[in-house]
Amino acid sequence: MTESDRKLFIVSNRLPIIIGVEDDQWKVNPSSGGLITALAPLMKKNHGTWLGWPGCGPEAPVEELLEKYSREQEYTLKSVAITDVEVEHYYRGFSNQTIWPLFHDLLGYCSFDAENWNYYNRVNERFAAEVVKLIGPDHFVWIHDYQLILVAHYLRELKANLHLNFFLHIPFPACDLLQRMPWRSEIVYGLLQYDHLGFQTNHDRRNFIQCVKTMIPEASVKGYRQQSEVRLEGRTIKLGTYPISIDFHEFNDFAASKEVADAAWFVHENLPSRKLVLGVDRLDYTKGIPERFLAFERALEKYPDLHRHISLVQIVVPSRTKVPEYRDLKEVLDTLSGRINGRFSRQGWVPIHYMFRELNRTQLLGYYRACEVALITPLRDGMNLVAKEYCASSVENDGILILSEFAGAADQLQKGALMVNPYDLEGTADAIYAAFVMTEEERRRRMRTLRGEIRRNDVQRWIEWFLKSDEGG
Ligand code: GDG
Repeated sequence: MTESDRKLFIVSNRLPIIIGVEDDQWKVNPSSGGLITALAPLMKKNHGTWLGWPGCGPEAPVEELLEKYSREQEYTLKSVAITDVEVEHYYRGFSNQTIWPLFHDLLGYCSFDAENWNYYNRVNERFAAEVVKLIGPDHFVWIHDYQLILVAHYLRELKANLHLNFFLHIPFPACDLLQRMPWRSEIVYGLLQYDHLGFQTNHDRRNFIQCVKTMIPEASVKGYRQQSEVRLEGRTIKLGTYPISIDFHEFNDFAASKEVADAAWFVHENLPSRKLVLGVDRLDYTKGIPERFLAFERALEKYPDLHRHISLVQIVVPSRTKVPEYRDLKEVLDTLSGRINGRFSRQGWVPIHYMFRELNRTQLLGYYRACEVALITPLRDGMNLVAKEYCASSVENDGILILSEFAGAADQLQKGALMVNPYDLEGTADAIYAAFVMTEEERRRRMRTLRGEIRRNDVQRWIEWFLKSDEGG
């Protein structure tokens, strides 16, 4: 079956929509995000299906709303119901307080709670049961991300004879770290119930292979550069590296529009005569925002000629605010930005402009275009799409990307970016200064490299890579 014949059957924790009330009426709006933008044309073309949690409770007439929306979109959305208590344990608990921090190397944030694990199993089992109800023989089943690692295991229990694909959007940890999790073997064995596993980087894939070798000794592994194979219980599981990307042309073209140019002009008009350094992140302790504030403070200490001539614009999008660690992080950011601004601000100049809110797309691209530098310093990140979006929106071809070596995007972008270790405040402060004094010629040379890389390896290529690699096996 070729790529265009396949009916995609996508499974993810959340459906790519937001259900809400507008003018006293239930409304379904598409959620933003690269995955949906990239998949939508293919989903429409072959009338695919997307299964996931709609993100709301039983008060909304979900089935009716999804049916109507599906007719309009030409592909089908199907929902899995998750109760509040399940959201608490499966989603906030096991997914976001165990797997998320552990897979980002942040053991100190992990809780290992057996009740959460039980709920994680129960909800994954429910997803599997829904897949079985809806699946057809010509479907290409593609399950996404860390919330749904065990779906294949439950599909095998249901004796569903399906070819199963999985993509992990977050990093995969080193074996030493995963060993700390009481259910480590179930996780690794569960992943091996898929037929084809996709990772963001070779490093993640190698970490997984190391875990297989250590925890599942009866498995045998054959490695190739971008792909490997595991043999287990008479099955072959293909492992590949597929760095996710963005729709380069969509960002480039929208960034070049008058609407975005006006938004960018407005940003600089309000913050005149200085270079702007941009940070955009979901509120998350993996994104290294406090470290970024401290590195910026260090740059101001070390390089007084930056005073009055540079500001950090930090946008933090509210996220997972019901998880205590995320609320604590918000407090840390409030305090740090206040302290640093109190220390350095002078009349007409505030060093850190910190906004805790979500922007619309025009505003976001306005910031991407207006800011001379992007400072993207996650402690660990599966990929980091903001880094790629910033470059694709740099239509004047002269923005500067400072990027953490621990972002998955580092593999592809290190040739054009200034690379930093986010834990190294001195080094990051020096990179901020290097960006401040960089010549126009070097800025353009670096940004050309970055944009060329992202244009060549866009999200369409990511999908094709994944689908074709599966065909090849
Ligand atoms: C996970 C992995 C991996 C941000 N602020 C606003 C806004 N955004 C959009 C960006 C971007 C997305 O959110 C963030 O994507 P990232 O990749 O940077 O990070 P995660 O959300 O953690 O995503 C990550 C990704 O999955 C894909 O595999 O790269 O490593 O952690 O698209 O544009 N969008 C709008 N307003 C904002 O204020 N509209």
